[in-house]
Amino acid sequence: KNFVVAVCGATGAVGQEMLKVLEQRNFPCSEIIPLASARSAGKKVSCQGQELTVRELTKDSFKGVDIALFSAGGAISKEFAPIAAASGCVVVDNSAAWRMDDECPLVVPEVNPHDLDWHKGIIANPNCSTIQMMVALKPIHDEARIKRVVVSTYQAVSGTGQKAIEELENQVRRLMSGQPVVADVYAHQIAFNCLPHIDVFQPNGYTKEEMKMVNETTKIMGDPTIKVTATCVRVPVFYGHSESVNIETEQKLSADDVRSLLAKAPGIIIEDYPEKLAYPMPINAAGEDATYVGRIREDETIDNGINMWIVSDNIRKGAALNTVQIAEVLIERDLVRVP
Ligand code: A2P
Ligand code: 11C
Repeated sequence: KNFVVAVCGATGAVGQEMLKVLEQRNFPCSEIIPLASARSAGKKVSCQGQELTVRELTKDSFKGVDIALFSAGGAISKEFAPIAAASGCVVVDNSAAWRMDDECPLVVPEVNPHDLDWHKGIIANPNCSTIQMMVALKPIHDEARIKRVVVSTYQAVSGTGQKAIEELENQVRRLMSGQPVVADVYAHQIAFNCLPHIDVFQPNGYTKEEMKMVNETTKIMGDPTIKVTATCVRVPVFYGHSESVNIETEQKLSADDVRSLLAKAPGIIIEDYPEKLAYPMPINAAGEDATYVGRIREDETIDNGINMWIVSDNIRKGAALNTVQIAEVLIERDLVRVP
């Protein structure tokens, strides 16, 4: 069977990649409907060999649609995902709007595909920095139980969207030609800088991005006892989030144990050959599907500790690819229906 698939936010950084992933994975579509704001209505996009005309998102956009992939921001998801689900369309939502809702599964297919079984029409795609960390931590948690995670991120500007990609490009150009820069998307200059500030600050002093990593981890792992503390930093990289991750486990694992666990885990490529100066880097992960893990070593300051470096393309595994993979599992499990 083929499915009618709507892509909501089809002109954005993630939406464009969703169209590419649907094409690359030969997703079984009978029709693809690109949706965006009124500003984009009439624009052309292409997918699976067809030129498609972008339509304005309205309440009536989901009639006859089987699956809708949303990436047009939280406010749009909050308003339109329930409308889509009410018309019988299964929504896979890439925004933060539904992630912590008890009625919505939060899924990384390599980690908790079983949570799709209880979906009620809206399924949430986790935050990009959470997804890549989950892919790498799940095999370790299953083997040795993770007690605590300390993570610092180095996140690409594409996580913010198309305007931020343009802002970094423009700032670099201007600075290299001796002109002053304008910061519009970010609070400060991002070119040649690092901003320890992603999403808005919360009353506890953490940013919302940091708290997403804390809260989404326990929901995806299905284990409220895992403690996570995060510092999220925006860096002048276009594509690919990097993470320095320190974990403490209940059982002892050597660095070699971790390497062999991750070597057989789905979605992971180990790149850990210090003698060849080979380790994961965002310029290599960009455009790829895998989550790359390297710099695996024991934390010598505690009994059961491991340090590692995790890199993945935030727009692919962190967003568009994970969303499409969720839709693929829905099809496999015959779950493309709103109960
Ligand atoms: P548009 O291009 O018409 O503004 P990004 O994250 O790269 O900034 O992309 C955001 C996506 O969400 C774009 O496709 C954008 O469409 C879409 N979007 C933004 N606001 C709305 C809206 N009010 N209705 C529908 N789509 C929207
Ligand atoms: C970033 N992680 O890199 C964000 C992007 O909650 O879906 C995704 C925000 C979200 O800026």
